[in-house]
Amino acid sequence: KTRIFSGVQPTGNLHLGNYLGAIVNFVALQEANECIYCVVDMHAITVWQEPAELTRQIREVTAAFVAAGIDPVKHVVFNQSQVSAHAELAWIFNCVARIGWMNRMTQFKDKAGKDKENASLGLLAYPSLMAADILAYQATHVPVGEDQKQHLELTRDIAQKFNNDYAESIAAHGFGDAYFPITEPVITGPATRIMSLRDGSKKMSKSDPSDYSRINLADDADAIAQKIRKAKTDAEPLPGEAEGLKGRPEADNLVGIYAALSGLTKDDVLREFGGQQFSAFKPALADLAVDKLGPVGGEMRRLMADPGHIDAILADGAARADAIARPILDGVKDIVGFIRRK
Ligand code: AQP
Repeated sequence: KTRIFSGVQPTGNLHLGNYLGAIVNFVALQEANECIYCVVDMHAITVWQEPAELTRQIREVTAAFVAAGIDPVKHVVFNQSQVSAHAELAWIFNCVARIGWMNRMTQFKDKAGKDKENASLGLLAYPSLMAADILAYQATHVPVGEDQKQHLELTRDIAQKFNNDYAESIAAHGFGDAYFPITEPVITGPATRIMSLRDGSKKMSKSDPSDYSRINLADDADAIAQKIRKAKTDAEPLPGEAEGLKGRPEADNLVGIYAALSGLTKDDVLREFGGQQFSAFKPALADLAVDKLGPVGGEMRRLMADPGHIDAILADGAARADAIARPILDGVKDIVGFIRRK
């Protein structure tokens, strides 16, 4: 049985990369699948979050999910900290995973920077909590952007090691020869890696200090247009086909964004704009971006005006998530040999 799980951190500045790399795919997958979409607030605090701002950002990600078209009645939308199975399973996975596995994660190296001794222990254990998020629901497929590939491989390693270490107990408890599925990453869709508007070699990121590096979902039409106008480019006109974008990361990124937003291929876009200057292409891209993102931002603002309604969506989703995860976690406790209240 297919079950989809994915999460987004409420760390502010939800941007076009999060939207095209993840949220658009969440919406597409909900047509034919059972989906669980989580606002991962426990992941967010692996780096410092100002408390009142964190609360606001949890609501903002929820609003973005709903504004983008996720149906919180048919599917499960909730924030991670309301379902204790995530934390409970993460502890068990902390004891399955190896420190060496965590030390190899590029996201940890990037975020911890030079002063690794001073990073939170949670930042190192981040992928173990992520494995728990996914496996608490025995999810089979996880839609994510390209940057999360390594963490998903680690989720597979943890599932595999748990299945191996506890093979005898898994069988003895009547669960057959494997308890956890080996989850498949779903890295597809129109744009799995959107780059910064200021530097074509860096991914668009919430934590980039320059707001001009990204288009935020909450940006109004003027801000979107201005950021695209100021986006870094080279001096050449656009090539006639996608092949000609090689070695031109900024041009490639802008054409890629146009293609993703319009549902065309890069070759299609260049059939229309090939030979033209960025001074002609950028206003067309700005119009398209405002056209596609404007309604999402507007709906987010409308939803954010009623925090009580958003909190009710999260509470309802959390109750349904808990009902799925609880028996799965009970099985894990039995397999590990814990005694639990029955
Ligand atoms: N630039 C991107 N292009 C495509 N997909 C992206 N994602 C993130 N950036 C891009 C995808 O968005 C989903 C949610 O991301 P997240 O909030 O859980 O974590 P992140 O990858 O750490 O996001 P950011 O924006 O890059 O934040 P910071 O600056 O804190 O690192 C994920 O599926 C991710 O792949």
